[in-house]
Amino acid sequence: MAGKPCIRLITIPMSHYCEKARWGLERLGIEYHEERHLQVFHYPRTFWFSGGPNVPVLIDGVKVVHDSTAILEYLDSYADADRRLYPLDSGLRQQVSELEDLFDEVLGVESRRWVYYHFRSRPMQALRTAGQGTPLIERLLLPVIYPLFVLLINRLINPSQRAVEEGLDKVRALVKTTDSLLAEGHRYLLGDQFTAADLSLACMLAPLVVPRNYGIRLPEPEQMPVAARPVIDEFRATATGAYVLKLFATEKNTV
Ligand SMILES: N[C@@H](CCC(=O)N[C@@H](CS)C(=O)NCC(=O)O)C(=O)O
Repeated sequence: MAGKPCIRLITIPMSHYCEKARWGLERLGIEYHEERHLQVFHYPRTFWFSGGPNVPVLIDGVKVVHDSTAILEYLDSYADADRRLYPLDSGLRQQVSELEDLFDEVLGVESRRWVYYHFRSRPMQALRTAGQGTPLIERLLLPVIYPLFVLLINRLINPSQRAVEEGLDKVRALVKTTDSLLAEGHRYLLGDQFTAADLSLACMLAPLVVPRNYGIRLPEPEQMPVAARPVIDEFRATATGAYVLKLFATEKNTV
């Protein structure tokens, strides 16, 4: 599959679920075309290809794969043994899948809620980050549909102060677990192999530690809203935060 130029990935470029799929593709050295859209404008494309609202969607000829985990699993079937993200050993694979689901469904949901909460009052800065590589027409039209966009985000993500605070507590508890796993002293979360669990942890925590080397340019911590900075400092100071920054620095683009 490597070198097939026809693979397309439909994304909302800032989405950490999309980062997960991009990282998987890049790790295998697969050439692909990323079709980037702003939130809401992605609907016609995702509904057309996958029948649902979510990105990422991968299109490989007539094959359509949606959901970041399903995409990594699909890509893994083409990976050489040393690049596999899912171990062949069934017990280990089970552990990888359980962690990956936890990161996607708890950490990813809460880190996204936190981002939307802090950028609600900064639509222009949010647009500069979220709009990278998206069609000009979408960036011009976003201010026009902004009220609809806010309504939708409130319904889908609920970025209320209370939900954000409760969410951060869930993330703190989860990070304690990953800190303990890392304290076992292996190179990666579950041993000597970089797996989908590491990749998912890195992407889902990314909004809270703002790494360099993300698939789009993220704001530097000092460009983040003042109220957001202590949380970034807090998570960067954990063993898990430092580990995620290291993965972005050393495991991306290492084909
Ligand atoms: N479990 C899915 C989650 C994907 C997801 O939530 N994508 C968001 C972007 S961060 C999305 O497409 N949201 C659009 C919507 O819900 O309307 C995955 O891993 O791919």
